[in-house]
Amino acid sequence: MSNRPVALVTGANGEIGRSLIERLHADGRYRIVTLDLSPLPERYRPLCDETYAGNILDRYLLDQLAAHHEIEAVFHLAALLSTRGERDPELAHQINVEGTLHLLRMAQTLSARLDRSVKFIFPSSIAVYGIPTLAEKRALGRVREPQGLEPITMYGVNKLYAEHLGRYFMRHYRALSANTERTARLDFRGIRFPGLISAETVPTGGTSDYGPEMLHAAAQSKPYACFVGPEAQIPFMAMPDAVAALMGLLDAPRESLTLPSYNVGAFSLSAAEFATRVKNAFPGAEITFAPDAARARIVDSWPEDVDDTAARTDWNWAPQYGIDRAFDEYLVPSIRARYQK
Ligand code: AKB
Repeated sequence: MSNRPVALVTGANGEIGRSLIERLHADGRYRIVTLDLSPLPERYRPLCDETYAGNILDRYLLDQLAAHHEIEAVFHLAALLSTRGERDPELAHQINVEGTLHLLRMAQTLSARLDRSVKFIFPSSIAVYGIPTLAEKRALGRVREPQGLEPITMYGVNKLYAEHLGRYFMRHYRALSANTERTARLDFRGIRFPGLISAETVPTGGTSDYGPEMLHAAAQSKPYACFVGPEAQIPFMAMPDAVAALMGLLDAPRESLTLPSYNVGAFSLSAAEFATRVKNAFPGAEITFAPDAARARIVDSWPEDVDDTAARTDWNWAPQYGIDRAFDEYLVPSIRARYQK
């Protein structure tokens, strides 16, 4: 059996999970163990050492995982996104908060047992921000990590609280217990993603989904009615950059990290600009705007862009896919090829 350390990926079957598995496999440093509610598709299984189909709320299963694998890094990707979360806020809380608490407890128990800090990489989101009005959104521009933290969705509230939980476990866990000073603590590293766009998968359950949905519909010659207005603006990122950011944060020396959670940015554009780019690439695309007031309100509460100076300074974050490269070299050719097969 290989003595490479283990990276555990929860929510492995989701958008980020599938790309991350490919990247971790190509990297070669880790044996990959995955956990997701649904079984991992055949294509990804040979890339992994072990794949588990199960629920992150199942504490017994998590204990089994920790007992069988010397996990060095956890990528905790499993989550219920913002639109699904508004349809079932209690379920969102269970998965996004209680599930995260179970994973943190598992990683902390392992850190203490192995006497070294298990890295806990946690994708958070621009949904942790909540800006009351469009005028304030415009005035704020590129938001910094401590600004505007009044999320209006259950998902945003959950992500913000989970960031605090991670910080608590890393710095203050069981502060009153006698052995606290000598016990290794987990090493929490959070990253606030913009709306992500993958050429491989269409997202489900999110509110930034209008961007990727527009592109994937156009490539299939399907009409698309966009659920936000043309002026709606948030930051987006191409999936290869999201995976690169996770790996960059994983590899950053602990002593250089000054924040529990970092913004990462790539580009920002309005829904109208998104539609124009899609129409340029797919001239027959039929895109109309039919805003859904509640979903549009969520997008309006998110910042129009993020200031990621801290990530650039602390761990050399730099996106490789600006807006032109993301569309011209990654999204459009890959999505076109995908539907021509
Ligand atoms: C969502 O729309 O809920 C997510 C996010 C921005 O975190 N894509």
